[in-house]
Amino acid sequence: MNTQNSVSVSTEIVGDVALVAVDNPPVNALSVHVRTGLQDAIARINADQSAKVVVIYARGRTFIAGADITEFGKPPMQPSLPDLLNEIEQSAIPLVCVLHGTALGGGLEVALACHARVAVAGARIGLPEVLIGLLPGAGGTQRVPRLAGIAVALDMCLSGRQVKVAEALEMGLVDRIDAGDPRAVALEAGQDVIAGKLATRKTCDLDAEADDAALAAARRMVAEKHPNLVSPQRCIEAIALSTGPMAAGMQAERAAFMDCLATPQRAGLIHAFFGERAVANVPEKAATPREVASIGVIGGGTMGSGIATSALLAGIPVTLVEVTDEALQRGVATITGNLDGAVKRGKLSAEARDATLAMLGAATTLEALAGVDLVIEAVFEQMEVKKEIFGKLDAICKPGAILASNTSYLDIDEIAAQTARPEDVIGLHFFSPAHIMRLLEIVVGAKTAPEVTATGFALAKRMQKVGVRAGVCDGFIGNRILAHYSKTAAYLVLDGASPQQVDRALEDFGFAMGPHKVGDLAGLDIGWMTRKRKAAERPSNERYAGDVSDRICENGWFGRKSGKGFYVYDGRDMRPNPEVEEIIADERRKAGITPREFSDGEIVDRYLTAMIVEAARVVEDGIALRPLDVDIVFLMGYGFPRFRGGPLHYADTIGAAELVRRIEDYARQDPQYWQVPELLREMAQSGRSFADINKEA
Ligand code: 3H9
Repeated sequence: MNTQNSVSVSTEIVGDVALVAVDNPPVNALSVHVRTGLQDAIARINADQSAKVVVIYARGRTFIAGADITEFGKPPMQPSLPDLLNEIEQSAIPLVCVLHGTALGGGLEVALACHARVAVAGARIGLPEVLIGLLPGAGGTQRVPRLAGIAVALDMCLSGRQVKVAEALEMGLVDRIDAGDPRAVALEAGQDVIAGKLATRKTCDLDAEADDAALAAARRMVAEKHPNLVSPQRCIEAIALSTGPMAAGMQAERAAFMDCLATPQRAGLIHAFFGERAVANVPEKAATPREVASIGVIGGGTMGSGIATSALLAGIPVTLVEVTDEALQRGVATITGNLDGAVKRGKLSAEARDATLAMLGAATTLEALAGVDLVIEAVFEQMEVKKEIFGKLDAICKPGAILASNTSYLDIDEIAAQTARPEDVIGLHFFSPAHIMRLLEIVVGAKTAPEVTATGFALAKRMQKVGVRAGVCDGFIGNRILAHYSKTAAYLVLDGASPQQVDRALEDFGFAMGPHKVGDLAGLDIGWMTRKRKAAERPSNERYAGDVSDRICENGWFGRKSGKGFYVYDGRDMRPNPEVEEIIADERRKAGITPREFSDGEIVDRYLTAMIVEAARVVEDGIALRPLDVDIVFLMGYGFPRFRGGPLHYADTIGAAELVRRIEDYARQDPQYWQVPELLREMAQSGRSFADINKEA
């Protein structure tokens, strides 16, 4: 007998077993119709006693991957998940849950409320709510401690990590692991319950053991690593209550969940979650990507080696080309070191490392690239050098091969014009270290063919990266915006703030590192070279931002690599460089500046406003498809705090009218630098937000 309980839940009675199937593609999220369907199924089976056991399983690629995130921020719809799960737990007929794929968040909480759990081999479980600014809100903080202890609950809830079934079995979160199709596993599990071969019990009847040491360690970790985040703290508080009565713990968990749901952090993190997926929505989406069975990488420096490592890790054979044997050997050694690092981090087995390295070829002539499907040039940033290489590649590479440049700011169209096949030329801008950073700017030239762009996105996916489409301009999305707002940091220092205060204020805002620490880490010589390159085109009325940094570089202090920069480095220690203080004082004197005090708030406001100004222009000029593309570039490539959702999501929390007011206020001091972008002015007038523009796109 089959019953359809809702559009996405159906019941099938097989002998004495009721099989309740959830079918809500793509990931079986717990949308309102799934909740009503489950509620109806459990109530009916209990009412008509049509079975002796109920087994919940899911169709498709995964068990329930959690609550339906698209429902958050909208008016609540009944039944709520915690209420439904209490009903499930109280079912008089025993309930079993079969997990396959990824049983996450609310999905795992459904399983925890059932009376036994069977995992299909290969499944993973997790409570990733913290990654979207929440905590488990349907009993996870109360039932995991009862089944597996407080330490396990803290680990799972605070890391959000996915746990493999073998570990889950050890933890006590699943009762056994079976192989096979979820429906077959479900039927067998149901029959085993009836035969007394699979025990059932209610989680709420168990007690959680106190573990003050684990709670204290978790509080310390959160205070140190996530001082800005609300949900991890609330999560610990809820877990701490699991040793008391279940109802009180559930109530506290619910209150904490609702509080977190209302935070801007939740909105920022969910914007980031959907944004990472939405960036793949590009005009070239329908084009068929070309096959990439082999890649050539030109340049064995840090960038080229990182790109080669990334391709190899994606299972794509690579030919690395360098000019001399010596440079080639250095590149191969860097790649080997990168792979060894992956082995150390547990990402790769020693055997897999050897097999991966076996896919690496090396050559000192470009002719070795005649047969590859895609070439990525990663030599130093000089237009003439790149032009020469692309001219040669055009003659050497087979028809249909894609010719890509990893340039971080140069004109892709000018490079493409060196070839007779500009439609095959594209920018693939990786971020350093390229085998670790997940961002890839895919720079589409005027003549780039749609299938070449589609190939860029397909490659990003294979490399487990997030591709963001960018148009051609100096610096594309990320570096163009960076070039603009980094001047603000310099102006703040010239006008009275110290580099340390600027760094601290922005770190308190949530950046992993302040701009002066980042500069020291990346190498101050990079900015120095860029300033020299752009000196000729700098408008005569522009306030120069490089005085202090130029003087630092003239001393040969390039940051960490030379032991000195804005800071002095001594092993793991770093302290402000006193000589830089003198340089700053000197430059202020020369410019006739009387230093003034800045509050941390003003530093953050000026820095972020400058970032938003150029980001708005990048959207206005069509360099980024949508505001969300800018956000993802900054979250994934520039250390922007994820919980703030990216510069343009953050801009919406300030509002266009206030931003225009601020810019006009700052412009009184420097009208050349502080100019209101047309887009922002129009938004201030019309009341449109960047979120609206995302929706319209
Ligand atoms: C929660 O459960 C709260 C509870 O404790 C309490 C409640 C009271 N909802 O990632 P993919 C979409 S909080 C809605 O590309 P994959 C996704 O946007 C939730 N939609 O596939 C995409 O749409 P599109 C806790 C969702 O195979 C499509 O599904 N759970 C949801 O690479 C495919 O996704 C989580 O945080 C959702 N929950 O990865 C899990 N999840 O095709 C979040 C996905 O239009 N999800 N979509 O772009 C994931 O981590 C991954 O999606 C998953 C699959 C690992 C499941």
